[in-house]
Amino acid sequence: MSTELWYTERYEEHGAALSLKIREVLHREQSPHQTIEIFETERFGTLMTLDGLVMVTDRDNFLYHEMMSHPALFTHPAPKRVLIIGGGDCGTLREVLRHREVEEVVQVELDERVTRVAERFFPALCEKNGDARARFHFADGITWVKEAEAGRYDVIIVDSTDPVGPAAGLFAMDFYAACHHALADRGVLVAQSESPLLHAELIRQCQQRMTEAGFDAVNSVYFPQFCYPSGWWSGTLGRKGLAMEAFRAADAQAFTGTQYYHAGMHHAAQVAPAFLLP
Ligand code: AAT
Repeated sequence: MSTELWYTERYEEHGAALSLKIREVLHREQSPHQTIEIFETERFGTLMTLDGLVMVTDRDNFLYHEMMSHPALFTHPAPKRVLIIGGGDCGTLREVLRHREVEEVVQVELDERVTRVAERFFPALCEKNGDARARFHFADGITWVKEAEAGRYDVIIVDSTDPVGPAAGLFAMDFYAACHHALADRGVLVAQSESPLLHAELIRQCQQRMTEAGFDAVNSVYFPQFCYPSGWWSGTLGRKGLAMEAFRAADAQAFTGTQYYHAGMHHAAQVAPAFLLP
């Protein structure tokens, strides 16, 4: 009898699935918000799932975390105050803290247990959590942004789960309007916006809603992400009082330490597939 263990996330509505070969289940708990599971995979390092959906693996998370942070940060002329909504595994936070001009990063994650479990099982992603510029709040990001004072942040990053349950409101027009209000002039919003192949309509909606919410130049970045549905993912950017071309090219060229993002990729990632052209 085979003793092989595979973790499978089924995308029922698409008739497809992702499987990773597992060595061991390392941890399983029910937090007040969701089921958190940690697996040791055969070839992708440690894996975290929330309610049975893949959140992060050691091997491929750099794609998502770099592309959810650096395009937005190098679009802003001088990012000092950054807000991360979600992002409990702290991978996005680590990337944001690589930017020396950033003075403060506020992370508002709904579920404190995600961060505590990440600290234990993803120490590399959490290696900057002790940075004096990082502040952690465990609360609902929607309420947080609605209550923020006008012009409080330079960059807002929505590193959230899929648009179901508590994250559904993070894809709504009034949430983007609240982000617009909480951003200073020349502020940049970036929100994870799912798979171009499977959720093209959602990407179009994100772009439309950000435009309706008052953002001046809206488009998306596209990048590979093996462990998310279809292996192809997106983030949608809204610029407040900035042109689509806004980019600190020299700073991006001088930036080192990334595995995917670089100045050329900044442009390449913004080239939309034909079926998503405006
Ligand atoms: N860094 C990649 C991992 C994530 S996890 C997204 C986080 O968003 C989760 O920890 C979840 O607890 C948190 N979250 C969900 N809703 C809210 C909310 N309303 N306020 C604050 N935090 C929230 C992204 C995964 C992408 C999934 C792709 N299939």
